[in-house]
Amino acid sequence: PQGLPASVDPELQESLQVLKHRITRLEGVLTLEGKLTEVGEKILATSGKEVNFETTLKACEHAGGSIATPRNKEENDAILDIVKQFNRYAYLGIRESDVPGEFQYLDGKPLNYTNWHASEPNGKGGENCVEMYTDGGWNDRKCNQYRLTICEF
Ligand code: 291
Ligand code: CA
Repeated sequence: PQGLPASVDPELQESLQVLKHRITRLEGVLTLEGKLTEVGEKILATSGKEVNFETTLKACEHAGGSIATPRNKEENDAILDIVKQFNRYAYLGIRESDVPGEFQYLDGKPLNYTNWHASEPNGKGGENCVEMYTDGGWNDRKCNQYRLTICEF
């Protein structure tokens, strides 16, 4: 029932070519609009909408992805590209842990890359979420602000 490999079926081969070409063009259109960025194996995308942290989580999950989470400088720069295009801060997939002042990924694992803005995190009054500024620096911030939705896939 598995059938023969695609390589022996010229018609399937042709269909794949057409699909790949189509996808490449769609990626081009979305990239031009600043809505999509590829970084390594990740695809970053924005809805262009500003919502609070919980709504960002839900929107990304609904789309089959998760909130953008920079794991290294390259990914931070890619998220920053979108933040700059829209000139809006964005929440990241990082939250304060049960230990005040300690931040972690949403799965509870410790951060292995950080890009805190000068004198952040300063944890002034329940700043449990993290936003990216338009210079790429991170600020701990309350989770109820309206921030640009950026998801990763
Ligand atoms: C200051 C810094 C940040 C802090 C932020 C919020 C603003 O940045 O102290 O670390 O997260 O204020 O407290 O929230 C309100 N309600 O003003 C502001 C930007 C320059
Ligand atoms: Ca702060």
